[in-house]
Amino acid sequence: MKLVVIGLGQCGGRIADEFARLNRKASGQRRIEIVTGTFAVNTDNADLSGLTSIRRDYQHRILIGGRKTGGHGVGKINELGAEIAREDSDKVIDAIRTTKRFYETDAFLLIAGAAGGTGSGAIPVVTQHIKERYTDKPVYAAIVLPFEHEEQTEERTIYNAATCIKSTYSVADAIILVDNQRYIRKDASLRNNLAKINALIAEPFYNLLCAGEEKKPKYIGAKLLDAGDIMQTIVGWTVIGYGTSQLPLIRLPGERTRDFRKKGSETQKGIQAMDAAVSELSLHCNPADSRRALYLVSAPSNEMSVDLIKELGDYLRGLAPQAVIRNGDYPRQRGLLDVTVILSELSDVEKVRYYYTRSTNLIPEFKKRKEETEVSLKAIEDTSKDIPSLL
Ligand SMILES: Nc1nc2c(ncn2[C@@H]2O[C@H](COP(=O)(O)OP(=O)(O)OP(=O)(O)O)[C@@H](O)[C@H]2O)c(=O)[nH]1
Ligand SMILES: [Mg+2]
Repeated sequence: MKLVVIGLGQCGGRIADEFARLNRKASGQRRIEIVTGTFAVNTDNADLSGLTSIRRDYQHRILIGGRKTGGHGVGKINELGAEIAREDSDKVIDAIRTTKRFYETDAFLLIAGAAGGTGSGAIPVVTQHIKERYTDKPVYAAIVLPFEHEEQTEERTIYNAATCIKSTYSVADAIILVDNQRYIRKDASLRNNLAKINALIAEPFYNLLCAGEEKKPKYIGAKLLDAGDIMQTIVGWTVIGYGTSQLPLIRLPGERTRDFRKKGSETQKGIQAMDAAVSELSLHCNPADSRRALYLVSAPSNEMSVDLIKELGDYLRGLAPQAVIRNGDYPRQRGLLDVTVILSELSDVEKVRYYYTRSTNLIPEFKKRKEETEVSLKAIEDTSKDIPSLL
């Protein structure tokens, strides 16, 4: 599957930069292309300069709202991010048109952090414009949810997340939810290592996008997972997970099938990887709420059997009984078995409900605070009424 990737704001731009690296890896190691164009859009010049892999010209690193913000961002006011995106979205559309072999692109992936200003405000607006302009390609939005400590210290974070998610959901074909907090559960030092988190966010997409682009017969599995399978799966609220199992690097020819115990261990490795993928989903959710799902197993061809694929299918079926499940196997890589899982068309997402409820309660609170501020400012002014002015 080939994507056009557009990152908005600092968070989105950096993750898009990660996709540019994935594409370089795919073309270097596998001679295939998975991203036809990568763009970063921001109101902040410094953020755009900090990227490393996205092409440096103004049509790939797109500064919007330069006149309004002086190139310094919108400081978490996502209404301003949205307004600027409305004024400057033509710049993004013009840039997309420069993509070489754009006609080969299967879908758009837009990425932004929900809690900031630029990306949070711009992602629904740009999604809407792209949908109107390119009616035949799906537009997916990957939205990064804030860390817990950000939610606790700044209420605007919750409000931005709620308005961003609600608006984007109404225009995108799917929203891939990515919770920053999930990535520091096991390793708190990651909080200060956004680059590492970004690599973990992009990682599951590598084999997923590569599988359908393989041309060499020996890398094409019994069931090829292609762009059609992915597009049929990704709808509405969506999460993605990725898990791995180490394999011995050297196996004797024919070793796998000769011994039933080996076969048992092969299945065990597969289940272990799938279990890791489901426990490490990009956002905590209940798999039973998904109506569409997909899994891709990637391992050296002598480590994969029809039985393994079937066992994994049964396992996922147990977790998501109501989902239409698509699957594929990708006989590539050495010493590693990995499983990518997508759970989509989720009928309920607790975290989204949480943002909506908290924000609804915050709106009257914000209004009350504004009124109180006005009253106390008025009181100061009143006490100054007998003091002469110098103006
Ligand atoms: N995973 C990840 N999250 C990030 C990164 N940069 C920022 N964030 C998160 O994104 C949110 C802030 O959004 P930003 O992208 O920094 O904001 P922006 O879109 O640039 O908007 P303004 O700076 O307000 O104009 C916070 O929740 C951060 O934790 C990143 O590189 N990776
Ligand atoms: Mg910024």
